[in-house]
Amino acid sequence: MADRPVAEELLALALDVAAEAGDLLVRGRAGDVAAESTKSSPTDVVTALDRASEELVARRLREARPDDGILGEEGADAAGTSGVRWIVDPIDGTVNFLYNLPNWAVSIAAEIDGEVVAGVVHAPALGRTYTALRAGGAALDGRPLRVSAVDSLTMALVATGFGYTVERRTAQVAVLTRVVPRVRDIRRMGAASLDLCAVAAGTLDAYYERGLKPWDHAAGGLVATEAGAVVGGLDGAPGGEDLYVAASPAIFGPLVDLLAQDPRADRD
Ligand code: LIP
Repeated sequence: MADRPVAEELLALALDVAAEAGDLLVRGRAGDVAAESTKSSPTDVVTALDRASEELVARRLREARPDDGILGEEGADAAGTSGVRWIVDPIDGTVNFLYNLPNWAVSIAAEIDGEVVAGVVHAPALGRTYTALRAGGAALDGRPLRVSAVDSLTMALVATGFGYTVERRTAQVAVLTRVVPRVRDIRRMGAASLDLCAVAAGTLDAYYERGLKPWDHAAGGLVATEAGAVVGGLDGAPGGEDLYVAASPAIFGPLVDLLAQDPRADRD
C-alpha cells in the first residue's frame, strides 16, 4: 500500500498539470482543429493538440518529479527510478474533441510500484473534474461519488465503445447485438475515462469495452473502483485490453456472464 501523503501529493500535482493542459486544449479548440496523423486506421486520429497536451504534461511532471516514469498515448515513455509512473491520455475522446463535442478529458494517473494510487479525469468542456485516491474515495469537483444501486441487468444503462478497424468493429457489433435486448439501453459517448467516471457517479450503471489501452482506463478505473464499482474482465481476469468491464456490484456478474456468451467479447 502506498503512503497516502505521497499519493495525495501526486494527486495534487496531477490536478495542477491536468488543469494547465485543459486550458491549453480549450484555447486550441477555440481555433481550427484538424487531424495531423492517424494510427491504427484512417479514423484513429491524432491532432497537434494531442501532442501539445502530452508534451506539456510530460514536461511539467518531469520538472516536478524528474525521477518518475511516464507512459503517454502519444509516445511519452520513460522507465523512471522512483517507483512512481505517470499514465497519461492527453486527450481521451480525441474524435469528440476533433468534432467539437464536449465529451473529452485529460486523464492522468499515478502508479506507485505498479499500483494506481491517484487519478484525475479533467473534462474542461463539461466543467467537471473527477479525482480518486486509492482507499481514499472518488469525487466529482470535490463531492463524493457512489455507483448506482441498480440490481437488475434489464434495468441497467450500459455504455460501450468501438475500435477503429472494420474487423474489430464488426466483432464488437456482434457482441452488442447480444447485449442490447438484455439491458435498459446502450450509450456510446466516445471517451473511456468519462464512461468510467459516469459509472462512478451513477449516471451509467455499467461500461464495457474491448481494446482499451492503459492510458484510457488508469485514472477512470480508479475513480470507478473508489466509488464502489466492480472492475474486471472475463473469467476473473483483471480489466485490460482484452476486455474492460466496470459496473455497479449487483450487475457486474450478470453482465460479464452475458458478454462471455460470445467468444469475440475478449478475443479476435
Ligand atoms: C478513445 C477511448 C474510447 C474508445 C475510442 C478511443 P482516445 O480513446 O476513450 O473509449 O471507444 O475508440 O480509443 O483514442 O480518444 O484517446
